[in-house]
Amino acid sequence: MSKPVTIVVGSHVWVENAELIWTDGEVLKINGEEAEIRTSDENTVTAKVSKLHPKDTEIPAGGVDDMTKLSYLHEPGVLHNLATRYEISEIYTYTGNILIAVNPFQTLSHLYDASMMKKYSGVPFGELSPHVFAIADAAYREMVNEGKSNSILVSGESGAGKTETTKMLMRYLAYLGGNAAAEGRTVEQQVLESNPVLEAFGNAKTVKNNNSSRFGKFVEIQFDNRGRISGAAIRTYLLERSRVCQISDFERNYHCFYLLCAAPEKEREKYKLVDPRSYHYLNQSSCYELVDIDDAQFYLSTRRAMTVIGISEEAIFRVVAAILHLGNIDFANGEDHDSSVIKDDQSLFHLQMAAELLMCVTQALLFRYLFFISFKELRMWCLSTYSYFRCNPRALEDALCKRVMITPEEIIKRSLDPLGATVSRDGLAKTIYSQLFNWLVDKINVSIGQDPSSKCLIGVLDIYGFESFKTNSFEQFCINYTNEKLQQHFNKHVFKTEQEEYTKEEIDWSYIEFVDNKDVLDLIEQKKGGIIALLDEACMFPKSTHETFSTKLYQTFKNNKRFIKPKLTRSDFTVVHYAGEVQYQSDQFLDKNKDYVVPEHRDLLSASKCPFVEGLFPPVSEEAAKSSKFSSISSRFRLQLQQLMETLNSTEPHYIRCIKPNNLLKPAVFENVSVIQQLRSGGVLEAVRIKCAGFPTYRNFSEFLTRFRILAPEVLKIECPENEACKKILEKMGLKDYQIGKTKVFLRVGQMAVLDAQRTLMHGNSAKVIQTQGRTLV
Ligand code: AD9
Ligand code: MG
Repeated sequence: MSKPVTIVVGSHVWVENAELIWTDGEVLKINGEEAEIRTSDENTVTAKVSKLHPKDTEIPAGGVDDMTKLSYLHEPGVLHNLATRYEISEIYTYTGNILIAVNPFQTLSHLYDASMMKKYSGVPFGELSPHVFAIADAAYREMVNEGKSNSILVSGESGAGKTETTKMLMRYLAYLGGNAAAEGRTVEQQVLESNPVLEAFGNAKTVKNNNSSRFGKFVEIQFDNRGRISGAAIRTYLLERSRVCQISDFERNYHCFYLLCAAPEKEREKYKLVDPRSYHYLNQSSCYELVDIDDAQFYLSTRRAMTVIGISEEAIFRVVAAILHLGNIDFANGEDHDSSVIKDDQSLFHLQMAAELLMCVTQALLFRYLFFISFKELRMWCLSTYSYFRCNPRALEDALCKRVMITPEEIIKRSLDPLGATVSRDGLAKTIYSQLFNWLVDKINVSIGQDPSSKCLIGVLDIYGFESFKTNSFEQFCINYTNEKLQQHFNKHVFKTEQEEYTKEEIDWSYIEFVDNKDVLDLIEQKKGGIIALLDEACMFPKSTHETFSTKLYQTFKNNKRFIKPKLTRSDFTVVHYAGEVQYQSDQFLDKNKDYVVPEHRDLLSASKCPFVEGLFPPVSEEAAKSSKFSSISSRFRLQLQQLMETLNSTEPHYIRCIKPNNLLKPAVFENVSVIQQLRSGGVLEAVRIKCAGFPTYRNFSEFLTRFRILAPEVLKIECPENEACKKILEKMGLKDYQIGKTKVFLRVGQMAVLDAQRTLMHGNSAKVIQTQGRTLV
């Protein structure tokens, strides 16, 4: 497949560099396989000729707005072009019809104001500078003109700008399809205003992003046949549950906890809330405030946004407050060592508060009280507060510290030790929070309303990018699985677009092949014997441990080239993802995969006197309880992804790849190492690879002739059509395998380099030409 690449003395090249990844320079000497290069930072280095990449010397100072305009489509070329543009605050660049967006980490309001919206509206794609509005406009026009649903997939690592980009897209779509004349709140206003509510409950400060979305989101905007927004639906994916109870330093829990602690005093008093530093779920990290955000204001704006979208339930904040109180309940050893009791008065207070806010009662307990308490106790009981009558801290305490075991003979109440009770407490907090979040999403969907008669939609996907950390657990596994799915979709799309370009130009593309990532997907999701299936199987066997699960993986996949058993570990496993290898620690996989509400918790909450809390936990029938004893998060997620892919497959996709230029979250800093990794994992280089499998470089005839007429002046002396002239030049240079389309010359990888090297020689350089065995340029 690969063609010879020609590097000559005098060639401008990119050479590998440990710090910058790539440095540019000029070839001074060539000695066999070795070249001596003078770099632009005034060093002389030697490198293997085969490791050099030719540099395009003809790109304008500010870079090119579309990577496909680069003469050499390779890693250093792509990286350099992005860096050059970023330097002059050009944050958007196309690669064909994919938009690359580099986070500016500064407000560029002129880029998104009303005049910009007007400017982009209705203008054919590619005519104006690259922009998110151009992508949204293309999606909208395609939908209106061709009656076809479209989708915009925004991806990138944490902090790369996905959510901000999504907001711009939504604003622009609301501008194009808005119902300006409508009375009251329009659908688009409701969609836009649902965002701050979702962010208050689903976003948190992390070390990577001060406003990190801890869930994936697909917003489906429905349009009527006049192109007006007529409904919308929001689907969310995998909220990070563990954050509710566990946070690392420099991070925060979900925003809603802090903003509630900063609510007006009257409200806080209602929930008996004080400073966030007092709560275990918040004080595991020393970070409480957000730069430039006032939580008190944040509270008011969130409440306003909730009212706008029709959420008036005060009970939401009661539940949020109850979770904070719940986290402060500590346990001590009970009379015997295997049992636990509430540790002290402080904990007792929080138990009381949590029970009161959640309005926990137990009929059985009331009954017992009435029959067995002494008169004195009865009097005490009657004198206690009204709220005490409504709630029962004992019911909550029991649900936290005891488990009921039903055997055919009897019902046994077993006590948990303090550690078990703490795990139970955290489990309850996570369950309540995730149910609350799901409820909010449902409520938003009901408020906005769906349009069942809508035939066309534009879906916007804002979902977590590929993750690879020092330790990777079940969450990373699911996230990377998502990215494999999206990558497969992306590859197919890029391949298809390339083919369309070739078809348009009537050139032969039948021999273009590319390897996709189906094998990794099979490894993960195959119904019979994939990793998820084996995980579910392990979860159903009471005796399984993470070690038995890993052993099973090692046995099953010992010959799978996408699976590695890492040395020196007994339970880790490595998956060779399209974006690189990721080593997963399996120790919490089984627990995290079990989607299971402890029956005692469900019973407690579904008996709540608060209709809102009760509604969060509809009681399950005995039959259902038995059958749903094990429900798997990963299998449910696989199903959700499958549905998402079905939706996406029925739409015309558009891609936006967000890039985080530095980890300092600062403007004007472009770190090559980090960007290159994102280009790889975000699929941008994969798109380049697919392009390289075909004809990565194309030039229209006149451009080609201007650049290369020097190679065959005699040819051009004779009158002939442009396509003939181009062909003659290529033939003279001994190139084969190129294609002449209707308006363009299509070149294979490396052919541009051959032509450029010849041009360098023709410019009077008598250096020797080294033919090296070329390589695929990425
Ligand atoms: V995460 O996976 O949810 O953690 P995102 O969504 O990719 O992440 P986000 O959109 O939240 O990142 O952007 C992070 C921060 O970058 C924002 O809070 C802004 O401060 C900043 N940002 C991102 N895009 C833009 C932009 N187009 N203009 C200005 C931006 N600032
Ligand atoms: Mg986000």
